[in-house]
Amino acid sequence: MTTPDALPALLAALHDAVGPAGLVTDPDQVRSHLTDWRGAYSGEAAAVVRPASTDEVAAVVRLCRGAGVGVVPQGGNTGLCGGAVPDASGRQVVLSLTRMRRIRELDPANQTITVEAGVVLQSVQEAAAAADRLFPLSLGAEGSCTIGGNLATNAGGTAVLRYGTMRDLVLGLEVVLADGRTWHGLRGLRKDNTGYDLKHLFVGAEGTLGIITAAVLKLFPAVRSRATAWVALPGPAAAVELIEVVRALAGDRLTGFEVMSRQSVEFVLAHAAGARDPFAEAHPWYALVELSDTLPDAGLGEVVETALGEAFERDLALDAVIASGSAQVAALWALREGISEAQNREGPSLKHDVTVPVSRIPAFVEQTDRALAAAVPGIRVVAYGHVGDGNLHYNLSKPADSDDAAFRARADELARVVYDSTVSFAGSISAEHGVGVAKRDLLTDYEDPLELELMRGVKALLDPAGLMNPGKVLPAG
Ligand code: FAD
Ligand code: S2G
Ligand code: ZN
Repeated sequence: MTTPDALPALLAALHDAVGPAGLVTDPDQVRSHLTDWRGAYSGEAAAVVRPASTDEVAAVVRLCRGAGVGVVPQGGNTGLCGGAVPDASGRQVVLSLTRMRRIRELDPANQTITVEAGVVLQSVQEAAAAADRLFPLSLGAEGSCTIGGNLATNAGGTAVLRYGTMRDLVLGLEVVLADGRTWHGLRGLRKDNTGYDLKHLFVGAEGTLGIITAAVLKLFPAVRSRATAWVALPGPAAAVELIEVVRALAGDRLTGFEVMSRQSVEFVLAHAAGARDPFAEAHPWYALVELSDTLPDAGLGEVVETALGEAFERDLALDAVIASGSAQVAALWALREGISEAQNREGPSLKHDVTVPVSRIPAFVEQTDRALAAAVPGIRVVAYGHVGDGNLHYNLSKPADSDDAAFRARADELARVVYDSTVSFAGSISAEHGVGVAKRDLLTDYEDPLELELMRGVKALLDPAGLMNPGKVLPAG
């Protein structure tokens, strides 16, 4: 436990460890590290440090361990579960990885890239493209989120159905452990069966087991042709059938399949400058379908046309447009990627990031929408997401012209409506955003007790003092 006088000594030692450039003191800059992207979670920190190297990260961890002070690792601070901000005690140190931005190696023949944790996702995508390769992780926050945060949250995004989540894209890790030692696990091997696969303990652990300082990531052959379509649908059941139609024709060239409800699109049309509806009339649901191939002229447009032909024949599609060039592709993706920001502008939203088996999505949507409307007449459900992998974002906005506070006061009750429905379809209450603090206490009700017991055992082994991102992921108990 931190004694009150331990902090001044710790701050002095931290200053020596990371130098003036590594200690954030400007009040505005400090504040930006203490509140999450949505402004939903905030805390106080004893210090905010930005170490420039793995050795400096290790030094900070050792000093905090010596003072009994918790360490909160932070990347781009775009997480949506409150995992990257400190608690209100003022006795935690925020350790930002954002100065560790080196791309250490790119090995085209081995199809790997070795990057430090603070490298922004978009920079890795660009470095891969410059080497005529693809790093496929893609999500709305890619201009700010970091590879360390992507690994710690096992990020998903829009290409999971073809390339998997971050867990599927990593080959090796460098991690500073809770005792300050550094695990040098930066192996770029696709086969390495020498005991337990330790890296996977840290992927998705949200900084509660150690601090990821670098990673070896998989690269893929560059995409040279793409076909993108926006399709109006009568409902989620048509979306699920459309996936099958497209997949039967395109196989693993289907690299993106996003759905969104009309409410989602209406918020984007209302709040995103320049956004326009591709169709003259409103439709209940939409799908954004994308095929891609490494061949330059793979005839993907024809494949999409064939799929849409069948979709119209079977009354799965109400209208459709195939993007005619990169500007239209970008506009369609902006419609999709703009949902989160647009809903933020509309007002407070209650976010639920869930997965159910793809085949159960129509029944899940029907049941959940009905239960939510019964609980809050006029509630506006922004349902959208990566339906190709069963992941829907069920983000709730209050009824128009109703009271913010009254709506927020029902957050727990409405979360249980969504999560009870999710688990009734054998789903998960956290698909890709993780647990943080947002869902920590819900794990007691929604996680298998044996799984929680095993997780606690791993935590006790790797972080016996409980100083790695304290209070995140695992409920007390
Ligand atoms: P942070 O928010 O800084 O941290 C996230 C968690 O990881 C925290 O618990 C933190 O303590 C821990 N952490 C950070 N760095 C390290 C490290 N080096 N070592 C150990 N622990 C660390 N997520 C998706 O999965 N799919 C999406 O489609 C998606 N879309 C988004 C769209 C928008 C507009 C926004 C704002 C967010 C979206 N997110 C999405 C959520 C978020 O971008 C991801 O969770 C992302 O991986 C977080 O990266 P970050 O660097 O911002 O991490
Ligand atoms: C997405 C973003 C976060 C949200 O857009 O795919 O993961 O739920 C989400 O607003
Ligand atoms: Zn998402």
